[in-house]
Amino acid sequence: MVRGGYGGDGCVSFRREKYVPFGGPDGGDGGVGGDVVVMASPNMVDLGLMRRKKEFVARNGRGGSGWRKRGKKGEDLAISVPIGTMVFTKADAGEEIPLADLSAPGQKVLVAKGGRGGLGNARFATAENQAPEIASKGASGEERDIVLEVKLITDICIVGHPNSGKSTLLSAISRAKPEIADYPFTTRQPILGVLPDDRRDFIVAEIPGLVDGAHLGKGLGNEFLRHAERTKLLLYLLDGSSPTVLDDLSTLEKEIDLYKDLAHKPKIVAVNKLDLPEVRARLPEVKQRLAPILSGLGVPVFYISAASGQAVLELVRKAMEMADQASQDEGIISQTQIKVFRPKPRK
Ligand SMILES: Nc1nc2c(ncn2[C@@H]2O[C@H](COP(=O)(O)OP(=O)(O)OP(=O)(O)O)[C@@H](O)[C@H]2O)c(=O)[nH]1
Ligand SMILES: [Mg+2]
Repeated sequence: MVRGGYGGDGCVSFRREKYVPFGGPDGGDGGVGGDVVVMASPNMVDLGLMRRKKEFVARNGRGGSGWRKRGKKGEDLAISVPIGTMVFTKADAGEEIPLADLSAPGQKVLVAKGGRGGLGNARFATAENQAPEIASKGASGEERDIVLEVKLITDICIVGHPNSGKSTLLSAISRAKPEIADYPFTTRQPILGVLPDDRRDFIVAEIPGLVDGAHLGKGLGNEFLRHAERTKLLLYLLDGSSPTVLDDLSTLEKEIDLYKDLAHKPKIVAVNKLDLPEVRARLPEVKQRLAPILSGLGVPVFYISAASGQAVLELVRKAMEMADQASQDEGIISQTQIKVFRPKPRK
């Protein structure tokens, strides 16, 4: 529930000054209540706090005072959410109406307007009543239920089996410091990292590991793939030390294909842990079997070590180039889309 602050009350006051015998009414208006806005922030990865907190109320406007002084406006309440948060309002019948898709840093949408301030008695003076003792009360702020859904907007989304080294790669290429450990499902939430470049920053995400049958709920399931829906490029990270590298790739492909709308995304493949001698020993064989499959699909493949940094730069360069190409292709479509809808004020 979000609610704007109450407007401050209007004030009843009369001028009392030396040498001005009948000073007249000078009560000021109340200040407007604060608004509640939802704002996209690059520092947010999930709705964190919002899971527990259910009510967001902006500050009330202050009452008016003498000398026709208007009360102070109530402070706005800004709710920070990740970039890629969709905001819906709940209609009375319960259906969800889209309000905004916050897709750029700092983009915001008003979700509950603060109440109007009451009028001070100065406003009520008429020829008949020159000394009104009335003022009006501040109005209550708008109140409504909103629903937030996050679908991260990223340039590159790293997907792969648990333990393949996704977090290691993310920390090698960005300033993100995800937890790294040699057990599966260390990462249980998507993690964002910023990959700085001369032209612009690239947003890279790691999502929790996928296993065979994720679409059936195995492992952590596949619902994190919704965060890949709006990425420009999928980066498949394979564990080179896995005895079943090729099967791992088909598992990933299958899970991606089974999830709505991901099959068509541009892809890049990286085989990781090349610093391990046993991985290097098997490399010729792996290369020989992977190359024909991937080149047929036009998917580039890199053999890297996220831990030592070997070939990571080359991978990243290619990934950025592909993500850029994808945004150019998409740009033509997205410019024609209207992203922010105006909420209808509600009494
Ligand atoms: N030798 C070697 N080990 C690596 C490399 N990259 C990752 N590892 C190790 O592999 C294990 C898993 O690494 P993570 O980065 O946590 O893997 P992840 O894919 O994020 O794993 P989950 O979050 O559990 O899905 C850790 O013990 C890492 O140290 C690499 O390039 N070489
Ligand atoms: Mg991880």
